[in-house]
This record gives sequence, structure tokens and C-alpha cells, in this order.
Amino acid sequence: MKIEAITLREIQMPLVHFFETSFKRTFSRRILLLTVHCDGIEAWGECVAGEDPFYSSEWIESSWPTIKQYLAPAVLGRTLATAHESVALMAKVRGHRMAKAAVENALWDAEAQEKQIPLWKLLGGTLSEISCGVSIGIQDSIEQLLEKIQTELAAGYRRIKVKVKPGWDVNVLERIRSRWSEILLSCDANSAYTLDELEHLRKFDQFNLLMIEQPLWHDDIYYHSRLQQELRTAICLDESIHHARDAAKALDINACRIINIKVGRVGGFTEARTIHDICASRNIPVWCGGMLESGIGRAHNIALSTLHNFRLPGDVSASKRYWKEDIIEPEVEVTPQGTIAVRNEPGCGFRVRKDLIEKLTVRQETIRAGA
Ligand code: OSB
Ligand code: MG
Repeated sequence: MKIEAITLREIQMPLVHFFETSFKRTFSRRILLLTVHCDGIEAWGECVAGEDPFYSSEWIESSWPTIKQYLAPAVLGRTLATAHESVALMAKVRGHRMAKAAVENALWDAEAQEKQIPLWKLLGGTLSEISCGVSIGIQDSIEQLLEKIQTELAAGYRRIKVKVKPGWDVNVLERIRSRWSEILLSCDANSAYTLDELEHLRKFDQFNLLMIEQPLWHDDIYYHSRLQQELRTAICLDESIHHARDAAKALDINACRIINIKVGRVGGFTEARTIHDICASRNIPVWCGGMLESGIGRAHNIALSTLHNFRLPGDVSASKRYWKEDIIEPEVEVTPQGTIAVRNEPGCGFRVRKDLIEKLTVRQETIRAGA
């Protein structure tokens, strides 16, 4: 495929309900979408960098110029046999993994469209339906949170994950467990604690959690291994796993027993797959994380989740939990059994609603080969 042009677009989409983590309450998303134009095909990618450099150092205002000035020029004008080849072309740029993933993943979509096969098959996926959980943010009251959990359980979701932070943790987990003693339950601290809080973190052990996600510093692996030795609950790393070596290192030193794979955080499908394979070879289950994606990122997460070692329910859920109207058709829907059935159309499996995207676009820029 000959890469002729890349279009960057920022769309703005209000969330149906605010989403609060230990670092921020988000009401509306600013999403960077990328279109690759090649051989008459239009292929899409979503950059999961946030509105602020809080989850990671990347944010929409770092990703846009990095793609424009470095990543797009590295691939434009080239003829690639596979999307995978783009990784080496962009390798000179250090970090900026979410920006790289947006480019690489759009190229995977292009390759799948060109070969007329579903993206999930091109990635080597084997599962025909994926298992879904939900991530529920910090609410204004515990009652509100319990109500949300009730709604999601009734919808069929197979795992509930709640966001925690100091002051919204043990008290909250206690209330959840006293109402639902058996459900698959986990929590995500997004780095809200330090090792000084070990005695407090030990209290989490009483709730029979599937895992505690990223309790310590966003860039730490070593101290998580010290913490894992002290806890019965499995630690799952999210923020601090940037590439396959991080995953291997974390497993070498027993820093976690589960890994959350976010394709944007690790720089694209190629690296995500490598991490998946490393975990599979060590019998470590993985699951697919979410970044409040629009339908395009959501479709890519579904495709990734069909790899066999995605053995735990992911944070990949229905479009309607986030958006009044999603930018793909059909929207992502979840069955009453808490699954998403993969689609067998070529490419990402969903039609991109360009009319709606046009309406939501606040800026756009097309970069061409040699320009
Ligand atoms: O830590 O998994 C996280 C959203 C934004 C930033 C970080 C995280 C999250 C989520 C949302 O938990 C998951 C979703 O998209 O549903
Ligand atoms: Mg997380």
C-alpha cells in the first residue's frame, strides 16, 4: 500500500456522564482522529492521548505536532507491504507511543481493508466474542456508585472495576462487597498511593478483588514488586508498562500477576501483540484497557481482544455508556451475557460516520508526501 496522505482531525464529544479518576474528572473528550489515504482506501486510527498530560505525559497537543512533523513524514510516500513495517520507520522518535499507535493502527486498518479480511483476523485473533467489563469512575456519593453498579450488572457486564483514591476506597469496597459478595470486582488507583500506605493497602485484601490496578507511581515497576510480596490481591500494571521489555521485567521481578494492555499506551498493535505473547508464554492473563475511546478506538480494542490470552473481561464496553451518538455504525453493543460479538466485515468491521465526524470536527489538517 502506497501512503499518499494523512489527515489529522480533532473532534469534540461530550460524555454522557462525567468520568472521574484519581487524577481528573472528565466531562467532554477532545479526540484526535487520523485518516490514512492509500490506494483509494481511507483507513482510520484514534490517538488515545488525553486532554491533559495527566494519565501519561502524552496529550493531544503533543501528539498532533509529533505526528505532523515526524511520524507522518516517516511513512508518507512509502509503499509498505504490511502495517508492521511502519514500526521501524517511526522508531527514531523516542516515546510518543500514543501518537505512533494512531498511525500504525490506521495502517493495520488499511492493510485489512486492502486484503479484504477483518482486522481481528489479520492480527491473529481467534476469539469470536470478547468478554466485557466496565470501569466506573468516582461518583459524588457511594449511593450513586452502587446504583451504577446495579445498572451495569443488570446489563450483563462480567466484571466491575471501580476507581479508587485515598478517601474513596476501603469504605467504598466495603459497601460494594456487602451488597454483592460474589461478583468479579477490581479496583484501579491510577497511581494514587505510595509504599508508605502499605498498612492501608493491606486492607484491600479482605475484599476478594480480582486485582488492584496500578496502586503506586505511574513510572514504577520495582516498588510494585515489593508491594506484591506483601499483598494477597493480584496487582495489575497499567501506566508503567510501555513496551514488551517493561512487561518482561515486571514479570521477572513479580511486580504484578496480571497486565492491562492498552494499544495506545504501548505504541500500537505490533507491540501490544508482543506483550500479549510474552504474557501468554508465562501463563499471565491479560485484558484490554480503555481510554474513553470513540467508536474507532473501540473497534480497534475489540479486534485486539480476540487474541487468545485476553482471558479476563476488558474495559471495552458499549458505545452508549459514553456517547449519545457514536461515530461508527452500528454502534458497539454488548449482549445480555456481557460479550461483544466480533464482526466479519473487512477492516475494523464498522462503518465510519464521516457526516457526523464532519460536524464534530473543530480542526483538521492534511499532510502529503513531499509537502
Ligand atoms: O486507568 O484504565 C484507566 C480512562 C482514562 C484514563 C485511564 C483509565 C481509564 C479507564 C476507562 O479506566 C476505561 C474505559 O474506557 O471504559
Ligand atoms: Mg488503569
